Amino acid sequence: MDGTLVDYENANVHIMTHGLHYGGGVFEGIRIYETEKGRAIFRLRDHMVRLYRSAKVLHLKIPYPLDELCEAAKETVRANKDVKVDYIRPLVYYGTGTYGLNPIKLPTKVAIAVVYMGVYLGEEQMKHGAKLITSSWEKPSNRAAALAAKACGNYLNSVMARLEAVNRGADEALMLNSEGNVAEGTGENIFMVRDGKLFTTPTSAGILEGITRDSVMQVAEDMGLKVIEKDITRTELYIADEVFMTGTAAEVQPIHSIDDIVMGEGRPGPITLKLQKGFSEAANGRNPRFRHWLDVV
Ligand code: PPE
Repeated sequence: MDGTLVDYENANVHIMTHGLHYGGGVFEGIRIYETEKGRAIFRLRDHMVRLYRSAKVLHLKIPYPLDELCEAAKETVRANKDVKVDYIRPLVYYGTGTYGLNPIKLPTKVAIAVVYMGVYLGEEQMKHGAKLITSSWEKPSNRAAALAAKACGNYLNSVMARLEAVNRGADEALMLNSEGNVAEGTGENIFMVRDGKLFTTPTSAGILEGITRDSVMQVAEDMGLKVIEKDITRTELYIADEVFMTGTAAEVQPIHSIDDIVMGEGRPGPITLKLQKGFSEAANGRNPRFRHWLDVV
């Protein structure tokens, strides 16, 4: 936290922190994978670049150069060498000093937490596919929110949608944008397979530009499968052969049903499984073509 290693129990913030009251902050989620060379961080620099870009949108000035923050992430993982951890959560937020919305005089606080995330939507869901419902909460438009920034405050919409999904017995929510088209999940991007073709929603649909989305696109292209970015309607998803979600926490997550409509054969489809395997090989350092994505700590 702000340059020093702090025990988990003591990693606390002041109650008058701006980020806590108004969501004035930005964050990242980064996976740690076991490779034959030891623990490695997946696409560390890409995540940190996105963090700086998110911060820029909120006028948050990160008081460290990018390389130093990358090194700090590695050092925090090293400090947890005897702990079961798989996920890094960098968090940059407006601290304390003045009260009220205006953050202009507030100091920038920087923290990097290392935790255990496990299988995001659950082991069973990973094996058999997750249940989605379409959220009654619409995803804010690009007019209403800085969607390309991974800003803390943006996530209340996701939290409401996730609560709705879980309260209705589903695993995750599908977010539609203000046009009524598919945007993404509450913490994942979305892909579908129809007639052997792979599609995902375009960044103009109001999604976070997912790094896993990009990784899966590269893995797919490496397998000779081109990914088509296009607007996707809710109905198109219902009749897709396969649907899966991607995210740092979620990895490649097959979808079993949406609004009680079962996808394809009702089990993770062949292209989903192939991409899941391809992604996992890249993440675990078993594909030399993607080894540059890994930073051994
Ligand atoms: N969309 C949203 C809204 C999102 O939050 C994420 C990541 C993604 C897409 C996928 O982006 P990427 O991780 O770069 O592939 N969600 C993070 C937070 C999840 C959480 O519960 O917290 C994550 O996966 O780390």
